[in-house]
Order: sequence, then structure tokens, then C-alpha cells
Amino acid sequence: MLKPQKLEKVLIANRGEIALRILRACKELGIKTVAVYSTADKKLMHLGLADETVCIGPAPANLSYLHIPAIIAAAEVTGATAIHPGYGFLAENADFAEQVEKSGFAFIGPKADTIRLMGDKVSAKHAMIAAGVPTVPGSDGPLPEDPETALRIGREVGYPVIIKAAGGGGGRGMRVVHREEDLIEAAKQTREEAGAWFSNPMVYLEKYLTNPRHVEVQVISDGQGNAIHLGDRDCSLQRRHQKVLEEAPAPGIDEKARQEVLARCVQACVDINYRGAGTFEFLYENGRFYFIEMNTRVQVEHPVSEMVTGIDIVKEMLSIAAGNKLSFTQADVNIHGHSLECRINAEDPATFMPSPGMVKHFHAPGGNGVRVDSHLYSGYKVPANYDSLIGKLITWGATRDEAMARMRNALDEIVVDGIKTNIPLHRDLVNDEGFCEGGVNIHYLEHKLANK
Ligand code: MV4
Repeated sequence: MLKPQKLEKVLIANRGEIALRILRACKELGIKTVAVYSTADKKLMHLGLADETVCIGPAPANLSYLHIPAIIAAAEVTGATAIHPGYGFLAENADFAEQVEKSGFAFIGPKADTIRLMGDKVSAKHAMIAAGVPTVPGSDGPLPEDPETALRIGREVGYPVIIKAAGGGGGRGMRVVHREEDLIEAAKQTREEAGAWFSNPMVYLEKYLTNPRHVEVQVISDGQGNAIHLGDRDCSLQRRHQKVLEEAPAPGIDEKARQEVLARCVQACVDINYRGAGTFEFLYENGRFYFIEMNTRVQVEHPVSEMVTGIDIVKEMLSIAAGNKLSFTQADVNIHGHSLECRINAEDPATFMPSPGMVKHFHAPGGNGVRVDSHLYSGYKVPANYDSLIGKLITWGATRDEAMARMRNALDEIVVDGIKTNIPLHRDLVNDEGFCEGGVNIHYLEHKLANK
């Protein structure tokens, strides 16, 4: 992989496991690193491995990891040439991407305009319809305020329907409507919320799919006309829109529908001249895919796609940001075996309340096909200020059963003493009959938890 000056020194604008993941990729490529941190994060593992470190502010994220001037100033004083945003924080903030590039740094991600296009879920859906990606039937544009027209659209689509905020996503700002007589009031309420939360009152309407799976497609595109997919992932095991356990490939998918949707995603990347790593999110029901959103960042669950393809997604992101073309073609991508990822959170396994504090002892599992992406070490104190994700346990196997057996072993071996974690939940899940069978829907985990 080439390394033009553009990527001489990368500033990692994130924390925790993903900051460590990005740092490792930079080191492999011989790229210098700048780690930024808040005063709550002085003991983060990757700070000791970075070439330079800069404190960018106090513990509250608004004053540090979300504070654009502090991050750009850190890049300026260290002479960084590029910024990797990771996930969360500023990763999908189009204004940040724009300011990074206007300040003369490479943004390791898509162009600001692409982030903006996908951030507005109505324009994103428009772009996908134009590119031939299958979407959920609905208003195919903003839901008009005029009640007559709105009711006509609702009737055409058929109940139940869902009203979603154009500025929302990830489960924020949506309302399911079961009866026509509730549509206008639901639209009004969702509009009000959307205006307050996202400064954009626009809403749209879709047919509500009652028991879908969440299946997503990983893509990489160089912004120079070359795009590839790395297959799909199933992220249906979730609670309150927080993914818990992911896998690749999605089990039991209709192979014809899969190949069709993968090809459509790649063509869409070419059509919009997408740059970087991205994820097309779909609902999958009765053998059909329905696009809902596109994520323009590296995702938490990217390792399962890396495990089944052998491709390092973060290294490819860096290479593309350096101005290189994709280093391989679709024909070089082979999906081999199966991978699972358990998200390990510092939280009470019964109440799901965050459980920060001192990790007295950490022991990482090992063995064939086991990967641990975590910034944890014995004596590390998990701060209360941020997301409770403390690591990811990833396994690979030639078959799904082998990946599951290895995950059971890894969950038996792992030790995180001193704080509460969701490891007991994972130990339960990898022995759950329905999950072992494969192909559960997005409601499965919440139903299981309700019945305990
Ligand atoms: C839907 C849906 C059913 N029908 N759209 C939730 C998060 C956001 N990304 C989209 N979401 C949904 N959109 C239609 N037309 C059900 C959900 C949904 C969901 C989707 C993916 C993963 C978990 C979910 C949990 C509840 C609802």
C-alpha cells in the first residue's frame, strides 16, 4: 500500500477501542499518529502507543471529542495531515468534515456533501431509488402537511405505517401508526419532535414492517470510480436500538436476493461517487431487502466483515484518503467462513444501567479464530462520561457452528473483574436455541428479555 504525504501523520479524533484500532492500522502502514484525549481519558491505552498526544478539553464530550475547534487546533499544532473520526462523536458531522478539509487536512471518510446527503434520510432514500437500490414503500419524499394528501399516501401504502424524521436515524424520531384516524396527530407530533431535536421538522412515511431482520452491506469505494462490497452482516440482536451481537454473513438469506442487493449497493457507490468505507442498512423480510439508511463511517461491527474477507477495512480507509485507488477488485473478495462479535459493555446485566469504575483484573481470551478489540487493561478505570462499550469479542470459524463454539470458549475464558458487564447476557445468548438456529428478527432479544 502506498503512503503519499497526505497521510504522513494521522490525528485520531476518538477514544477507546476504535482509537486503538485506528492507531494499530496507522502503525502497520508506517503512518505517524496523534492521539487526542479529554481530562477523563488520561489513562487510555492508545495514548502510550501514539507518537504524540494532545489534551483537547475536559470530560464532557461537548467540550472535547465534539469540540471542532479544539480538534482542528490539535491537528495544526502537531502538523497532522489527516483526521480519522472513528465512529460516533463527529464521524457523521458534515460541517466537521468540511472544516477539516478547508483547514487543509484530509478527512478520512466521504466528502462533506455525501455525509450531508445521507444525513438527510429523505435525500438518502431519493439517491437510493435513483440508483436502483430497493427501499421500503412509502411517501418517497417528505410527507406533505396537507392532511388530505397525507391520508391518501397512508391509504395507498397501507397500515401499519411508520413516520420518521428526515433528520433522525438510528431509531430517534419515529412513530408507528396502526390506524388511519391516528395518522395526522402522529405526523404532527413527530414533526414537532423533529424540529426540536434535529432543527428539521421534515418527516416521511413508510410501510411498517412488523418482523424484519436488520441486515447491512459493507462497502468500500475509492471515489475514483471503483467500488466493492464485503458481503453482509446481521445485526438483528439489539435492545433499544443498541446492537448487542453481530455476525457475518447473515444466516439463511435468499442467495439470489443477496447477490442482487450486493450488486445494487456497489452500483450506488459508483453512481454517487462514494469515497471511503460505508454501510447500507436494510430491513430483510420474507426474502426481500428494503433500504432504510446509509452510514458513512466505519462501524463498531466492521471486524466481522474483516474476519470473513481478510480485508483490513481501516487500512483501506487510510489508503483511499491518501488518494490511492482500491488495492483489489470484487473478484479478489471471497467470503470465507463465519464470524461473530459480542459487544462487551460496562453495564449491569439485569438493568442495563451503565457500570463504570475500576477494572481490577482483565484477562483476554485467546486461541484459534479469536480476536479481542479492546482498550481494557488491569487497573484501567472506565470513566462515566462516555459510551459503555469496553471491548469487542470476535470469533471466526469455518462454519457458523465453529464460530459459535469458539465464542462460547472465549466467553468462558474472559475475565473482567471489578465492574459489572454484559458478559453474562452473551453467555446466555450463545446458548439460546433461537439464536443458535440463526435468522432471528429485530424483536427477538427484547421479547426474550421480557419473558425472563
Ligand atoms: C423501520 C422498521 C419497520 N418498518 N422501518 C429503527 C432504527 C432505524 N434505523 C430504522 N428503524 C426501523 N425502521 C420500517 N419501515 C423497524 C425499525 C426498527 C429497527 C430497525 C433495525 C434494527 C432494530 C430496530 C428496532 C426497532 C425498530
